[in-house]
Amino acid sequence: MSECSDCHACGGTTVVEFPRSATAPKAVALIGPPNSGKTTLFNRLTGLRQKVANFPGVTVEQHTGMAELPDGRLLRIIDLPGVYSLSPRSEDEQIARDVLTGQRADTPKPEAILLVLDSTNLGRHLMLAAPILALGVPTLIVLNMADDLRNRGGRIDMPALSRELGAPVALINARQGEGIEQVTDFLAGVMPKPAPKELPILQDVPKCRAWAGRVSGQAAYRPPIAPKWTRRLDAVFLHPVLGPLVFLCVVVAVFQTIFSIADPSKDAVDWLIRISGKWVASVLPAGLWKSLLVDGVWKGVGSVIVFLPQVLLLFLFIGILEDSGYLARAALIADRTMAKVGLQGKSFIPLLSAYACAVPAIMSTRTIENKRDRFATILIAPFMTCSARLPVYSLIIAAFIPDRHIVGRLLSQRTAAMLGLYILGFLAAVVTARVLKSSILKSGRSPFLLEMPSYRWPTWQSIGLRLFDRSKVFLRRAGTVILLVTVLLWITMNIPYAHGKPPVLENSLAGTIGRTIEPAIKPLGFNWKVGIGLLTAVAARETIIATLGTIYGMDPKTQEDGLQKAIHDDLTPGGAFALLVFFAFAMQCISTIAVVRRETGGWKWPAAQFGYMSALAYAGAFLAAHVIR
Ligand SMILES: Nc1nc2c(ncn2[C@@H]2O[C@H](COP(=O)(O)OP(=O)(O)OP(=O)(O)O)[C@@H](O)[C@H]2O)c(=O)[nH]1
Ligand SMILES: [Mg+2]
Repeated sequence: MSECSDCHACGGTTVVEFPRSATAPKAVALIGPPNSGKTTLFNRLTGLRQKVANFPGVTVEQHTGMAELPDGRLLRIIDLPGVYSLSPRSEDEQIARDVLTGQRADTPKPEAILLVLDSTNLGRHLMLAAPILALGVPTLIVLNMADDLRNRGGRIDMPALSRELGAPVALINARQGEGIEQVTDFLAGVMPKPAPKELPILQDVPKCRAWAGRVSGQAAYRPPIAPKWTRRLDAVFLHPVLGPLVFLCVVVAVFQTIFSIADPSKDAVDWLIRISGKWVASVLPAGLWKSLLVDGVWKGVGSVIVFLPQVLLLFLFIGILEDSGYLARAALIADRTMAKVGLQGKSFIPLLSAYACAVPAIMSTRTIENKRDRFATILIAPFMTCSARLPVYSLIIAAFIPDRHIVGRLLSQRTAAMLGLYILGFLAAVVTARVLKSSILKSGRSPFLLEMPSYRWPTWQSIGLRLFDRSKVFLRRAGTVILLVTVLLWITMNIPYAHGKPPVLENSLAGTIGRTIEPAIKPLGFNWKVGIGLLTAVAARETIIATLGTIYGMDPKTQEDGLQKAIHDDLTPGGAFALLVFFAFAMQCISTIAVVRRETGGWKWPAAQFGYMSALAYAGAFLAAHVIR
């Protein structure tokens, strides 16, 4: 057993009076083991909405928010990544420790600490109290999940615990707000404090554990029993054969639902956009402004917005997986499979979250202790099919593949095609990981340790808030990046404007640019319109839809038939297939490039990654265009 460097200075707590005559807001840090409910408490105190989910390692950087005390004083609350000890092994733990010890220039040193522990798992969590109390900063020990403790038959003598630790303690339920006034009392400096206690100096892990065991024993701690259905669910989800099968079924069900339920809602949104577009067209006087608004903005941005229900449905499923506690189980069964490509189960959670978006996924690799594993995960994450690819796939598939069932109502041809594309991205990631892990990023196998969270029913409120936030993100993208690109596109489509008339599309500036790059993309089966789409998709993948929506929308021939039909008529099946493959492999996302640069500390890795993914996209699309003609 290695030496526990955190426990070396447990010299007792000094109870410092929390300053009352504050001019600048005082900083208070939230620290504790992963998944103990720090962010839930942070959100409650500050009224903010940082991400909360039911698996360890959700928060990977510090977040600051303001909390107002009943007397009107303001406090700066700092939410931190979860830690098991104060000797950091991963990037996120390092950040937590640096903030706590005042070593980060961007965050003030905390003058008080809220140590958040899971009251249902005190045997392990209490070990962190020793090194934290040894810091000598006024600390409130917050035992969270009071509801779980109570409901599952656990018990603890709070006054005894407080005496044993020589620090104030509070039992709360951060989710519902029960007992939260004890936290504000502490922050306001009105909470009674126990006599300071001389804590023993602990040298190593077994001693820390023994100390935590003794303290919880003195506090008559009775841990709650895991409900019977937790064990039953685990027997299925963690089963070597059933586990992966369940996971596969979950994935297929998600996509089948996305296709079957989202279609009518997509049509409904489409109908709304068409009607409102017609109305706008009828009230505006004919002219350039009308053309910009109706043909440019309405058609372009509108053709992206119709995919909102589908994207939300995907996020609904991801939210349920994350909040229920299933995700950590899936990571555990994935560990064996991940080992085959040289990665570990810890990489699974970032990779799975990359199905939503690669940017937070790449940030969440901070929880991976092994640096080479972490870099390999960063490099393959953009191959996972992010939600921005979903509308592109959905549109092209719907334009070219008939809506026929393969396995009764369970699997349709379109779902199979969609799944195929997800698998294609996944395979590219797996092969790349294998190559990286057996060459430049070779490392020994790291042990996979992940605490299994309790199963919880996702709450309507938490899922509702997630979807609301996602809609905001989606619409903001549509209203900023995509809107800007559509306006620029419309302008370039109207240059040169002569004799009060726009040019023929092919001769416009946009058309000229498209036709200039056409020779380079012709071998992939793409015409100049798709070429313009590919250029604009560098800003954001789904922009290609807005671009094609605007280009085809300006063409009187295809104006009435809608985008799907226009694409069907204009592209060959080979070209369509090539376009899908291109989107599966290409790194068309500026934010991803920026975050890879930040996380790897330079341009070397993102440049190599961009080059590799672009080459793969071109080669893959070339092959695809020649397989299907
Ligand atoms: N039953 C119950 N669940 C809670 C309570 N507080 C938080 N949770 C749930 O516990 C899970 C973890 O909450 P978070 O706030 O994300 O935990 P965290 O400590 O910030 O986790 P990391 O950022 O991963 O370190 C979520 O599913 C919350 O809804 C509580 O008092 N009772
Ligand atoms: Mg958190």
